[in-house]
Amino acid sequence: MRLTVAQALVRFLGNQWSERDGVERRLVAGCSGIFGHGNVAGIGQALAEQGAGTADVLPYYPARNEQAMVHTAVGYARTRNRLSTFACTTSVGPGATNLVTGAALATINRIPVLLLPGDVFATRVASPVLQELEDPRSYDVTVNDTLRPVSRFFDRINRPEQLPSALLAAMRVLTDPAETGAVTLALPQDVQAEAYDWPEELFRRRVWHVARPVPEPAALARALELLRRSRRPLVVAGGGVIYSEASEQLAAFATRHGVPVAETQAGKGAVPYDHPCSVGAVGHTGTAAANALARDADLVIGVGTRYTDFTTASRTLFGSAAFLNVNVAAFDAAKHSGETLVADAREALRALDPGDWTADPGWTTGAAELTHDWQEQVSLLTTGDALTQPVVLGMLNEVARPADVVVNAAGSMPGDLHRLWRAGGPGTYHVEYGYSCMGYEIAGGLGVKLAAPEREVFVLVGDGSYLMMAQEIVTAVQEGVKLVVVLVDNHGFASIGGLSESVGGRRLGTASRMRGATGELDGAFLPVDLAANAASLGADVLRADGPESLRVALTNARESARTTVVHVETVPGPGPDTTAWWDVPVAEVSDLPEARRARLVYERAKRAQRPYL
Ligand SMILES: Cc1ncc(C[n+]2csc(CCOP(=O)(O)OP(=O)(O)O)c2C)c(N)n1
Ligand SMILES: [Mg+2]
Repeated sequence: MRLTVAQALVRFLGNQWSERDGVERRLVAGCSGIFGHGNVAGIGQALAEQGAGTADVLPYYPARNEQAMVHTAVGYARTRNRLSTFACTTSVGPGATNLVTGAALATINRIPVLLLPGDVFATRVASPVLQELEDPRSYDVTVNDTLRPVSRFFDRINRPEQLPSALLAAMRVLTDPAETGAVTLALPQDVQAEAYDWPEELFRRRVWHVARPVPEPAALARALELLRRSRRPLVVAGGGVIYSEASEQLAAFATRHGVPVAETQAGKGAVPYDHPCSVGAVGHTGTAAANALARDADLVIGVGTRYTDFTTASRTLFGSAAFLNVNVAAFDAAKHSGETLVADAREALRALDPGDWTADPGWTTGAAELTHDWQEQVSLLTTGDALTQPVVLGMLNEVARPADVVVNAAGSMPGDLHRLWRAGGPGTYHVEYGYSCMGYEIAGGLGVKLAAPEREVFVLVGDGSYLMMAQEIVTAVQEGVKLVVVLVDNHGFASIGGLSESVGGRRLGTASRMRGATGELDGAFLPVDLAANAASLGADVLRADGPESLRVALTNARESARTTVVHVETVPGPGPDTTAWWDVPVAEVSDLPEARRARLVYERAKRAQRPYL
């Protein structure tokens, strides 16, 4: 079949399916793109040429920023539990390098996305071409090489013959739960348009079976042995529980054996907040209940978690516990010198049957009491007359229905959400905290809504994140994809301001203020109207200035069929206390007394850090 490389690629992608538990879905559900001279005549032409109604349809979605395209693909793929994703096509040069942040985010969060950056001419006949790097040491290096360390598979298609094997490898990595992340095929612009005689078999319908590896018997026996010796076990549920759809098995295991379940950011919602075994968020942004249990546990059963520093409180949280790590990736299972159970979370929890073993009854009831006390604190913090951030979140939690989705990524909200949000179940809590990337919120939320159009999607975004990347509101409006964007405006980087103060940094550069008479950034608030900005992008805008008007705005926004931005200014106020540390180094020497004080506090805290050997 004589086609260009780009036409062959598009035709191939339209015929790829994933399968798990007997259900087949399109592996690549669509292609986001921004066209330039590096892809318009290649992938752009191929996307335009595909006929509607044939097997090889890859719907095209425009975007406004290449980084945002990857966020949208991640939002989509995470919502589809990694069984389906998007491709992203870009031009050469800046269009391609704009992918790097998104690729890192995808790989760190272990979410499959397919990146198709254009690349400079393979023939090099007219080098240097527009936007070419020109590395004097090697003509083989292009700006796209920046995507190598953040991709789980990277290849450059310099000849048409290379395409088939690269495509097959790309699909394998996308659908391998242990290896998945960003997959990049760099496509030199001349090669994209080059014709070749392809074998018909390349375009046959292919089904990629997403594995559910079962535990090795000897490893299972060791895990059961460890479990039976434990009196005070604690499950730490990560994103793997959700991607594996193991919530029911986890709840059954926890209930049967009296094991409390704590959740990471990616794992939150693995069990609903009101499940009797749930003790909520764990780690630096954890609940007082979960963190108290983490300190006393004798066994931490990590299920599908990467154990980031937020989860382990920079390795200070889990007192003297041993680790049993259930993970589909051996790399994660091996962390903290744990006993490893390399397996799919659902299969592992099914197999992990220690008979009538239970945790100490006092441990189980104590966990429930701590959680009850914590929930009372949540109710106190999230209600009131002043629009503090916890009150805003509490109001949204009340207006949202249990199946609605909340999306967030960076700033002070992820911590508050982790502790305070009452998640209705898996897939309802979508906080990107592997990369905590400002600007993920709206673009990622768009992907969530594309993947789950039946759900209401509430995107929470801070003023800083909004300013960094709000432009996909335009795409949401264009596509008729309805989002509710709650823009929480506190005039600056509240999170980093607080952190700065705590490390002796005097909040430098964290408030949205004019340069004042003294030459410092301490003047009046910036004359910036973000609500007007959102309106100018085509969204409906509602402004809320008190708890009642916020309730009405959120309710109306939820009812509306159009993308609606609810703008709310928050006031400083009480929030949940941090009950676990986070390692942020403090200046070892300083002329500022507050920095010297902070250093002393830091050195004391650091002594609690364990190597977990
Ligand atoms: C792309 C990116 N740049 C910088 C940071 C570091 N950072 C984390 S939170 C934050 C401020 C976020 O401000 P805003 O969205 O207003 O949230 P707030 O802290 O006020 O809650 C910054 C700069 C980041 N996470 N991502
Ligand atoms: Mg802010």
